Amino acid sequence: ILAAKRAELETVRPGNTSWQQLDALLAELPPCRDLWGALAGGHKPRAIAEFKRRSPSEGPLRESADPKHIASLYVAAGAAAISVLTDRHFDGSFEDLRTVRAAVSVPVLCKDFIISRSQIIRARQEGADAILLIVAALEPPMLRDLHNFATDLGLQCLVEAHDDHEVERAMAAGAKIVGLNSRNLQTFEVDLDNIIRYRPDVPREGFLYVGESGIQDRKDVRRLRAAGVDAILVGSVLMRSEDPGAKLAELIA
Ligand code: IGP
Repeated sequence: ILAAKRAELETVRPGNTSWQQLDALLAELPPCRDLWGALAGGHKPRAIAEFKRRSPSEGPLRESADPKHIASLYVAAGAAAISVLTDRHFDGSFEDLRTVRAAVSVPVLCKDFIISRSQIIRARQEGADAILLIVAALEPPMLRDLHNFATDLGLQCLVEAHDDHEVERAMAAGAKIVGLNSRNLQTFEVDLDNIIRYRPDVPREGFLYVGESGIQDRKDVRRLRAAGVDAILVGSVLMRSEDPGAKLAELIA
């Protein structure tokens, strides 16, 4: 997917945007909603509910789903934030992101494989309040640069790690919201114990720890809650459910 992303960017790469141009652009855009605030408050763990039509690991989930409808169900069920896949390998789009942003008042996370500043500008323009940065996809200086750049544009970052080394790299890059993805991106294998295993690596004060991927039921959520996980990121089980809102409500009850 990263190789495809690089090739895609080669064909559309805009010239360098100056800070002057960026300031003009930012002046036109509404301020970003506060992901940190949404995840820090309320009953723990708070949920980031994901809109995902399909995934490379699981195939079709809900291909012709209406993002406005699903996002509204999520929020009614108590979602603290919504994640929207925009990458085409997931049949995602910025149109889905815009639709969700307009339909709800909670923060919206742009879920993509971000490897360049131009993608961050695009995400901000399209209405993202926050973006995902994947430690495994970025060399440390680049991770730091993109984290700073996004922050300068008003975006908050969920920085995704898979193990203790990557958690370390996330925090060294300035991450305050650290995600632990239980899905191995090479083998697609899911191990929720990894979320629990690396919880102690992120301080409880001044940071938020998000458990990502493979969450199926209330029992999973209870275990993560007991381990001190601040928020969960959950997608497939909701998108596959007959009633995504009811399923989310059940998970976080
Ligand atoms: C959601 P799940 O297993 O509930 O659908 O997982 C989310 O964690 C997953 O979509 C995800 C992801 C990613 C997708 C986590 N990190 C990076 C694409 C890229």
